[in-house]
Amino acid sequence: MRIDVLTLFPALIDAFAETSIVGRACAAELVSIVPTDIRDFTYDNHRSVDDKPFGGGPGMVMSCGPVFEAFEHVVRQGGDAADSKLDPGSELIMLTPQGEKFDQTLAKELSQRQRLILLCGHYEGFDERIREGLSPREISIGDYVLTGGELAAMVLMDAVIRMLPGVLGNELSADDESFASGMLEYPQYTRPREFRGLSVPEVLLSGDHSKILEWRRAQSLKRTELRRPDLLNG
Ligand code: 6GU
Repeated sequence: MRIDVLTLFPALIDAFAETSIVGRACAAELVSIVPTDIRDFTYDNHRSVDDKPFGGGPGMVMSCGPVFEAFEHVVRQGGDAADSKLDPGSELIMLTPQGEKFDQTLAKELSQRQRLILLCGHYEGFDERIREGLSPREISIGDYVLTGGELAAMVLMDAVIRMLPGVLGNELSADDESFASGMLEYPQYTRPREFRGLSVPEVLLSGDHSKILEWRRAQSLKRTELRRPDLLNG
């Protein structure tokens, strides 16, 4: 998979692409993360990427020119058709609090793509003609406002990349965890058996695998009912 990130802060994306499990996935060429600096597509002395909103009001709005040019640049560079139309396996995603809510199901869907192009905004928002002209899919990571789309892009990439074949050491661990099953994960323990008077549930030490499975299912259900009953509806 190739992920292009159109951003004003490419250094943030570089750090993400070099670190931890995502860093390993990049080094192993399971995914390629390519930041592109939107500011490279400005032609005025100040390299402006934003301007005052028509009609007045607070804040600044991200301008069309640099965003369209940065997009067209990465489309050509990534091998999609030269007319700036994306191939069927590619998708342009705008990170914005106005978008559809990101979740595990959406992460799974995006993990099937050949290529993602992520557009990160800053300031009060995008000139609406970016939506009209580029028809991005709009995605939000939750109901709160961030100063920019980069953190949201990194959240999305992390959730998508860890699902790619070969990224997690243990292929099973992505299926076993919270949300994959529609329930929260059961409690986990590791050595020592006894820590400051706190002990590990006896059943986990029993070696009886069907009993352990049963216990874990019951714990998952109990925890989900208690903390996230909304996940059990349906
Ligand atoms: Cl995608 N962007 C920004 N700026 N804020 C957000 C968000 C995205 N998702 C939730 N809050």
